[in-house]
Amino acid sequence: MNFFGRTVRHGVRLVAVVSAGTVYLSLSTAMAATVLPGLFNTGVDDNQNTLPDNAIDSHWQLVPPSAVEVDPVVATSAGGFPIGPWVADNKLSAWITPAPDTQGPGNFDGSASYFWRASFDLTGVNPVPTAITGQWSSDNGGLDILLNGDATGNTNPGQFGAFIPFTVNGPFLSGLNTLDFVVNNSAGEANTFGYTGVRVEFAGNGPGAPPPPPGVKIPGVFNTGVDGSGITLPDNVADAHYGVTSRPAGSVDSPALTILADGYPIPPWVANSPTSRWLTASASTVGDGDDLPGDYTYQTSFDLTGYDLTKPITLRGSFAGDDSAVILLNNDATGISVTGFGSLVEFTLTSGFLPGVNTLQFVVTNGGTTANPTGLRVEGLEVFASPIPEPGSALLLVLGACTVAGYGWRRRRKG
Ligand SMILES: [Ca+2]
Ligand SMILES: [Ca+2]
Repeated sequence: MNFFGRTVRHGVRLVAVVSAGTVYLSLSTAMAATVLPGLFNTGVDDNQNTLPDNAIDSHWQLVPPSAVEVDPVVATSAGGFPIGPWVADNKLSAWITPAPDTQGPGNFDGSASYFWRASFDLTGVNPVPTAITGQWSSDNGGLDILLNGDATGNTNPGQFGAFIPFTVNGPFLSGLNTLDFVVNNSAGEANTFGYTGVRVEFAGNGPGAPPPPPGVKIPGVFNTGVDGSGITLPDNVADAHYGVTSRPAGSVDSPALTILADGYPIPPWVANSPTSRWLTASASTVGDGDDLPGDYTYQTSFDLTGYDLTKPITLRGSFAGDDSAVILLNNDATGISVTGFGSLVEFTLTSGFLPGVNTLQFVVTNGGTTANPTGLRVEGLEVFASPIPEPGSALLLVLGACTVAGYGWRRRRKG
C-alpha cells in the first residue's frame, strides 16, 4: 500500500486502486474533486491542498465521547517536534491534533480517547462504493474505525511513525455516513497529558497532479544510479551518466559509484528507490561512501540539439547531498541548494540553457576533518523542451497555409 507519496512526488497520480478484491472509485489525473462528497484527507483545504501549521481543519470533527471536543488543528513539520517522529509532511495530508502544541489529555488506564470524525454523503452517488480504503497513522494507538458508529476492526498498533492501510467495507447508508477514527492517548504510559493526533489518507484523494511543463520530455536525462534504460544499478558500480569532475586535494580518483545498499549510511540517508540510487565519489572503492572532507563535483549532461531555445525549457527533479549540495547549470550558479540527506528536495530550472550539450553539476560539500560518508542523490530528473520543426515539415506547414489561403481566395471569387 505504498502508492501514496512516491507517486505524487513523481507527478504521477494513481488512477485506480484495486485492493484485496475491492474495487475503489477511480479518478482521472486531472480531477481534483473528492472521491466521495465531503470526504477529505486530514489537514487539507477544499481543493485538497495541505493546510499550513496551526490552521483549523474544517472537514474533520472531534465528537463525543472524545477526551476534548475542539476544532482540529493542523500540525506540520513547520511546528517542529513531534514531526518526526510522526509521519513526515507530504502533499496529500497533514496531521490534525487537538491544540497548536499538538497535546491533549491522556490517561494511563486508556480512558482518554479521541473520536476523529469524517463525514460523507452518498445521496445520489452512483455507483455506491463497496469499500473505502486508505491509510492512517495515530498518536498513540488507533483502536478502531467506526462506520456509522459500528466497529470495523481496523486498528493501528504501530502508532505514529508510519502509515497502516485500512479497509472499511460497506454497506454504506444512501445519505450521510460517518467514519470515526478512534485514537487512544497515553494508554499504559505514565502521562496524563501528551502529544496526540491522527493522519488519514483516503485512496484516490489528493490534489490533481500539476500539468506537465510545455514541450516534450527529452531523452537522455538520467537519475543517479541507473543504467541507460533507467533501471537501478547493482551495488558498487560506476554510473555512466554522472562523472566526478573535481574532488578535494589528496583524494584518489574514482568514478561515481553506487553505494552498498545494505546499511549505514542508508539510513540516515534517504532510502534508495526503484528509480534512483545514491552515488559516492568513493576513494575507498568499496562503496561505503566514506571520503575526504571538501567539495566533489558530479556532472551529468543533456543535449538540446533540435530543441527551440526561444520556447520555455524546464528542468526539474529532486536531490539530496551529504553533507550539502548546490546546483550549477553550464558552470553557472543557480542559487539552488540542499542541506542534508534525510529527504529529497525538489528543484526547477527554467533559464540558463544553451544550444547543444548542456552540463548540470552538483557540487557536494563533505564536512568533517577526516574521511566520512559523502554522496549525491538525484531523482525524478526531467527536461522539457519544444522540438524545432524539421525543415521539411516547416515547408509543408507553409505550403499547407498557402493552399488554405488559395482555397479561400478562390471561394471568395466564386461567391
Ligand atoms: Ca501521546
Ligand atoms: Ca559527511
